[in-house]
Amino acid sequence: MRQAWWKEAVVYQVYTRSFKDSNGDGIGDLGGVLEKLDYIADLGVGIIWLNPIYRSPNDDNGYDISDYRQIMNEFGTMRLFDELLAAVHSRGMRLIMDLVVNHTSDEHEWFRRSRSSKESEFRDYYIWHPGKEGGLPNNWRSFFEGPAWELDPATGEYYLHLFSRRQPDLNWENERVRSEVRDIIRFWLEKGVDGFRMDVINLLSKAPGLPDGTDFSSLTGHDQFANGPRISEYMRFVKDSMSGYDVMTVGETTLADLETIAGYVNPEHGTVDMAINFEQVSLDRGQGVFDPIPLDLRAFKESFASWQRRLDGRGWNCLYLSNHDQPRQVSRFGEDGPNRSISAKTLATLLHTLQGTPFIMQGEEIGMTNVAFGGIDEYRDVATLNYYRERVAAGEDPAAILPRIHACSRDNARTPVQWSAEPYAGFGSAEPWIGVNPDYTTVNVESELADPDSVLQYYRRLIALRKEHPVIVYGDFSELTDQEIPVFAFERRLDATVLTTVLNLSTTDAVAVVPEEEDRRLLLASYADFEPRGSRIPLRPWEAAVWISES
Ligand code: TEU
Ligand code: CA
Repeated sequence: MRQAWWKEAVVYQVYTRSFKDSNGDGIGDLGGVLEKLDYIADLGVGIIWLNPIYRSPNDDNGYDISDYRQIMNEFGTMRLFDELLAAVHSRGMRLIMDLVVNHTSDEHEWFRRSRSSKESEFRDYYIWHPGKEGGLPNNWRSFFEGPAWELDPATGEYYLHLFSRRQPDLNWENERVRSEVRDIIRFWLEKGVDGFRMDVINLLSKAPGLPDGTDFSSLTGHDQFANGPRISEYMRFVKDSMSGYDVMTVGETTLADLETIAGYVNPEHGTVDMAINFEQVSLDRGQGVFDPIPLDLRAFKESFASWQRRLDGRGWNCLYLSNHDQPRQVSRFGEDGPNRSISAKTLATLLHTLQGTPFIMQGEEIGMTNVAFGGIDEYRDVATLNYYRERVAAGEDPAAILPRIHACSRDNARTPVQWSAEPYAGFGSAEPWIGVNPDYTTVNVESELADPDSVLQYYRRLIALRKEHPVIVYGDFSELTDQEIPVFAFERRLDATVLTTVLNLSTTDAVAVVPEEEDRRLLLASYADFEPRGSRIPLRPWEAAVWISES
C-alpha cells in the first residue's frame, strides 16, 4: 500500500469560534488556538483542520464567506494567522483549511455585483433563474429548510441557495468562477497550508436546465444537484489547482454512497485523498437530520465493515463519528451518565484502530456531551433555528420540537470547549456567544489531565500506538464475524503482525469469539484489568481491547 503522511497522522478539528477566547469578547479566536497549541500537539495529532476562518458575516458560522483572502474580524488578523501556521509547523504538525466554494456569502463582492443587474459582468457567477408560471424555478429544497430559491427584488429573478438564503450557490459552469477558485487555492498554498477539507464538494455540478428532482422524504431535488454530470471534471479542476504541492485533500461528500465515494477516492483516477461519508451518522436518523431513530447496531457494524472492505487498497477511509455538524458522539453512540467515560474510550478505540485517518472533533477527546438548552432562544445554529421556525409554522407544538433539537442540533458540538471548572469553563473571561454545557464542572480538560484513567489520557495512548505500530495504519482489515450483536471484532494484518480489536458497543455483558493465538500482547483496553486470554472473551459494558501478536 502506498505510504502517505496523511494516512499516518490523526486529524484534530478546531472550530475556532468555540475553542478558546483570548481577548474576552466571548468568541473563540486564533489567539486562543495559539494559546492552546501545545495542548493539541501534546495529544500527538499530526494535522489540524481549521473550520472556516475567512471574513464572514456568520450567518452559518463562517461557511458563508465574504472574502476568501481575509481573516474573520472576530478571529484576528492575517498576521496572526501566519504566526499560527508557523507555530503549527514548528511543532511538526500540519494545517489544513476549509475550502467552501459551492457557495459564498450574500455579502461577497461577487454577489453584491451579481444581484445588482442582469447585465452585471458578475451575473453569471451565481445561478439565476426567472420564476416558472409565477412560482419557483423548480422543486429543489434547501438543506436548511424551505425552497432552495430566493426571489431577489432588484432584478425580479430567483437565485439558488442549497443552504441558507444568505449562501448563494456559485455557478461552476462559468469558467471565470473556476479560475477565481484556482486563484484562491493558490493564494493559501503559497502561504504554506498543507491541504484542504472541501465543503460539500460533490454538490458543485447541477443538472443542466435545472430540472425538478425526485421528491425524497429528506431532501427533494438532490438527484439533480449531488454528484452531478460535470462533478468529476470540477473536482479534477480543484485537484489540478493544487499541483506542485504536497497536500492532503478531504472532500465532504454528502448524499453519496459507497460506490460513488470509492470513485472519488480511487488512488489512480480519483480526485480526493479521502471523503467524509454520511452513512454511519445517518443510521440513527429517519426523515432528515432532526428525526432521531434507534440505532441498529448490526447495521452500524456492517456499515463500517463494508467501507473497510471496499476501500482496502482501493482508497482511504475518513474515520469519524462527530464533527461540528453532528451531535456529540458519546451522547449519541455511547452513553452519558456513569458510562460516559468508558463508552467514549470504546468509540475512540473503534475509530482509531480501523483502516483510515481518524478525525477528532475538539472536545471529543475529553468526552464532551450533548447539551439540552432550555429554550430555542439559546440555540445559535441557522439550521436549527430554521427547522424550529418551519415546524412551528406547520402547526407543531414547540414543546414537542425541542427534544428533537436536543438530540440532533449541530449546536451540541459547538458549545465552548471545557478547559476547567472555572467560570465559563475557562473558555474566556466574558460570557460566550453560545452557552457552556453545564457539565463543565466535572467534564473538563484540567480534570482529565489530572486523572491517569481519563478519556483524554486514553486518546493520547491510542494516538501514540498509531506511531509505534505500522499495522494500525497500513494493515489490511478483516472482520471477525459471527459475534453477538453488540460485539464488533476485527483484525488488521501487516506481514506477520496481527492487530486484534474487540469492542462491546453496549451496556450489557457480551462474549467476543476470537482465534486462538499464543503470544498476545495487550496494547490498550478500556478497563485496566483486561486480560486477553482464550478464544471466548467475556466483555463487560463498553469493554474495548486491542492486542497484537507476531506469528
Ligand atoms: O455541511 C454540509 C452538509 O451536508 C450539512 O448541511 C449536513 O447535511 C448537516 O449539517 C447535517 O446536520 C457543510 C458544513 O460542514 C456545514 O457546517 C455547513 O453549514 C454547510 O456545509 C454549508 O456550507
Ligand atoms: Ca475573542
